[in-house]
Amino acid sequence: MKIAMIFGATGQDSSYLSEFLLEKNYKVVGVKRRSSTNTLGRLENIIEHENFSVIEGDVVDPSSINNLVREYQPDELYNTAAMSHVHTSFQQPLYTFQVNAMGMVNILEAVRCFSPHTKVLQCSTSELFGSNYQEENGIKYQDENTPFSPNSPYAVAKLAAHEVMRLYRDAYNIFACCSINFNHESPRRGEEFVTRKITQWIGKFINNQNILPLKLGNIDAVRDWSHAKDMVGGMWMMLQQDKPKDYVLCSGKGYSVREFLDCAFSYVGINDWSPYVVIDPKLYRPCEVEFLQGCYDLAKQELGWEPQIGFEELVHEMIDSDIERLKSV
Ligand code: F7E
Repeated sequence: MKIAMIFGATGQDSSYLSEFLLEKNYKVVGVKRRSSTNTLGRLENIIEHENFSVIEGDVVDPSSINNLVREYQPDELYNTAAMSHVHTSFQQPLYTFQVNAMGMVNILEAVRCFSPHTKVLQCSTSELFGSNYQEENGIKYQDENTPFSPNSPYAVAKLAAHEVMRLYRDAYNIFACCSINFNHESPRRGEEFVTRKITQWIGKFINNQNILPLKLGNIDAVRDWSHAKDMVGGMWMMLQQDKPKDYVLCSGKGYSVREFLDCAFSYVGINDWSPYVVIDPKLYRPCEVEFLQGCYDLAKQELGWEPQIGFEELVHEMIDSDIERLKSV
C-alpha cells in the first residue's frame, strides 16, 4: 500500500485530495498544525477511515517535519499548507514568507536528508503571473511559458517555493512537481475568499438571516475558477509521470467577480444584485492581479487531465450547500 503524506491536512484541497487517494487505496497521513479549536470539519467524511490518520506537525518547525518524513518515508508528499489569503499577506508578510517559502525549504530538506525517494507535489499558484499574460488571436491567457511577475507578499513567497522546487529537482534529483493552480472553489472553500463570501451571504439571505449588505472590494477582477475536486486529480497525475514537471491546472475560462455575482444571484431569482452589494475600499488590495485566465493544454496533452465541473455548476453547488447548511443555524 502506497503512503501519501499531505501537509495542510484540514484545508479544502487536502480534504478532497485525501478522499481521492483513499479511493485509490493509499494510506493517507494528514499533517495539521496544533490548534485549540476543532479544525477537522472538512474531514468528516473520512476521519474514521481505517487508512486515514491526522497527526500534528508544522511546516515552520523543521524538527517536526524531519521526524515525520523520516518515520513514514512517504511515497508521495503533497504540500497544500499555506497562508493562502492574498489580502492578508500584505498585513502579515513575514509570517507569509515563513509558511509559504521557508515551509517548502523545510519540507524539501527533510525529503533530501531522510527520504529522497519521496515524490513531492507543491501547490503553486496563478498569482505567480501577476499582471503578465500572453495573447493569441485576441485571447489572453497564462500557461507554463508565461513569465512570472508576482505582486503580493503571498505570490513572492510562493515564487520562492516554486524556484526551490526546481532547484531540488535539478540539484538533488528529487521528483519535485509544481501544480500551478488557478483559483479553485467548492462548498468547502474558506469563508473569506470572494466566491464563498458571496454564496454564504446568499445562503443567509435566503434563510432570512441577513440584514447587512454584502461588502466587496474590486469586483472587476477576472479569475479562472475551477472546482477543487477537479484540481486534486491533476495534482496526483503529475506524480504518476516518468519525469517531474510543472503544469498549469485551470478551467480555461475567466469570469469577473461581477459575473460571479450575476450567476449567483440569478440562481436564487434576483436579477439585479446592486441593492445588496456595497463596495468597500478597505477590501481593495495595495496591488491587484486584474486578469487570470489559464490554458491547460499541456496538462491535457501529457496527463490526460481536463476539468469536469463547469462554472455554473460550481456556483450552484456552492449556493445549494450554503442554503442547506444555514437552514439549521
Ligand atoms: O479574490 C477580489 C479580489 O481572495 C479573488 C487563493 O486561493 O486563488 C486565491 O487568491 C478576487 C481578487 O482569491 C473581495 O481582489 C473583491 O481579485 O477569492 P480571492 P485570490 O486572491 O484570487 C489563488 C490562485 C491562490 O493561490 C490564493 O491562495 O476577488 N475581491 N471583493 C475580493 N476578494 C476577497 N477575498 N474578498 C472580497 O470581499
